[in-house]
Amino acid sequence: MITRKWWQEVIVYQIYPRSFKDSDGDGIGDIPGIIDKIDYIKSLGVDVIWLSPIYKSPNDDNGYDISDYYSIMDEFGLMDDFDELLHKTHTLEMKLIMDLVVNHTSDEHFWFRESQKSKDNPYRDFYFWKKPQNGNPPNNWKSYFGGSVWEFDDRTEEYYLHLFSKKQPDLNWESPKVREEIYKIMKFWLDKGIDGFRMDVIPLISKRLGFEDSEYDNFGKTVVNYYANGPRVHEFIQEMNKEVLSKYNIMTVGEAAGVPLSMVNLYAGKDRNELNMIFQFDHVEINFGSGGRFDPQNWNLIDLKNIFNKYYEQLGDIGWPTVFLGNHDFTRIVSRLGNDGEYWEKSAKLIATFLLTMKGTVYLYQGDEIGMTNITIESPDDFNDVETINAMEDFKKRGIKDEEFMRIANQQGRDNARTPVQWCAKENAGFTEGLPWLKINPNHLHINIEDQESDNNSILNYYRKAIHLRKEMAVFTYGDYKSLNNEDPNIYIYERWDNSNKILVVLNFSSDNQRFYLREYSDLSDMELLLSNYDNISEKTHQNNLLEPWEARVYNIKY
Ligand code: TEU
Repeated sequence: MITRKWWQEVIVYQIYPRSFKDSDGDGIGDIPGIIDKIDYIKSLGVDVIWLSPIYKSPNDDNGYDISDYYSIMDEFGLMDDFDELLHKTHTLEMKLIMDLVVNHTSDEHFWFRESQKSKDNPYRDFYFWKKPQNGNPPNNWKSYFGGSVWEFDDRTEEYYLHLFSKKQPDLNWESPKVREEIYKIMKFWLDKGIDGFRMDVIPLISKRLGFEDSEYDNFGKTVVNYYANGPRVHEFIQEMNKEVLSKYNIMTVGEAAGVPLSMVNLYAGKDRNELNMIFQFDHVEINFGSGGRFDPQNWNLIDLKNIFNKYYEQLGDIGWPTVFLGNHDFTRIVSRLGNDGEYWEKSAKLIATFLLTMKGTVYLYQGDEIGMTNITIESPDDFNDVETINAMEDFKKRGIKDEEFMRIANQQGRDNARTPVQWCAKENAGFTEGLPWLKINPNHLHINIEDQESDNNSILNYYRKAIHLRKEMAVFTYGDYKSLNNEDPNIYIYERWDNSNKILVVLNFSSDNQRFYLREYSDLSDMELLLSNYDNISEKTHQNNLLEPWEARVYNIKY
């Protein structure tokens, strides 16, 4: 019998603090705002809060550029506020994990300020510095955020490495002093009582020190073969586990940017002594073309099913799955995978059904529980995300028209997931009394928490029902999974089973009626319907094997 771990059974709720709730009217979400809403978070039935970075930061990348790991970002409040949030979270029998960003720091961190002073500064080797090659950057690597990964620094006339923005210099994990400092940071927060870490781009921490030119034009292939999965990455994570993680009863999830399915168990296999689980990205980057995020391509359900099927097959009983469809880096799930127009409510509930009936640890992102959608940004000046702003410059250089960029940025940009949470239909959606840091979606007038609280048939209350059902039946967390109709382009049907229950999940990912036929289940009429996003009586014109648009059904199959 495999020993079950608490972090396998939890539902995690990701908070992007900047956009969650503002308490002091500066237009920026903060920790006291989260405290104000802690009872709401608890009412969802979630178990763990994942807090996106709250450390001191100049916010070039909204906190993923840290200038002091031991203090709280000014706009978010004080360390006392954090201590109160942690206490209240634990009092309500929830846990809290922090976002650990240690592949890079801010260029305003003390270490980098020292490092760039001189070539013999004691902190010089905390980062990667290289001489120009015939006046050019050391190699052809491109940043996630556009341009070269090398920024020239006049002071010492050398380039420094930054896989992300130029204000996010990469740390040199080859240095034992760097690793020692990072382990100190981790222990500081763990000794305060936090319950684990989400580890930002952890597969990137080991660099290939030859810094050879990438042979690929395809950005994704360059990431996999040149940035991620470096020669010492597992040595470093295993050392981190030995020195820190193994000493605490915590959960760890690695953001596995650039990790192909074939390598997932190397990072999170149960006997690897590395991480508990990882986020793999094939499914959320399904509409990324060869040029990455701003080179969108169409996606289809058959490909999505294949990705999940391969994921579960690859993990086998060695690795533990994560189940997520969105976060602060990807557009809103109802707009990306559902239908945020005519079938907004039905498709949001269908996506909730998928998230809460798949195998693994479930991660929900703030606002998805009420079906928050993408936003239409009219002016280029209204984009905040450094990745989008840099891409705009790149499009201009390539002579692509602004209108085309605006279309793509509105479709793919990360700002879509970062609009303030819509608490009510009042001004600024109840997020702030001040001027919001990012435009609030005008549809908060009809998509907001207050209205959905009082509507038993709302998306919010459907999430609560689905979360409750998942907690009632262990088969959803631990049961086996098998997809039944891989070639169907519209319907996703899968079984979940264990020794006690067998579940059939039927999801119509289309805006049309769809008929399905399964040899194994020719007549479902006498099967117990555990959950559906259509009311069987008032809303259904068909029974059994004909599905309404975006209809989701969860059947309890009698053994
Ligand atoms: O994301 C890194 C990553 O691999 C991508 O998902 C990235 O967000 C990019 O948008 C892909 O197109 C992590 C954080 O989640 C992200 O918010 C940070 O911007 C990034 O690392 C740098 O810290």
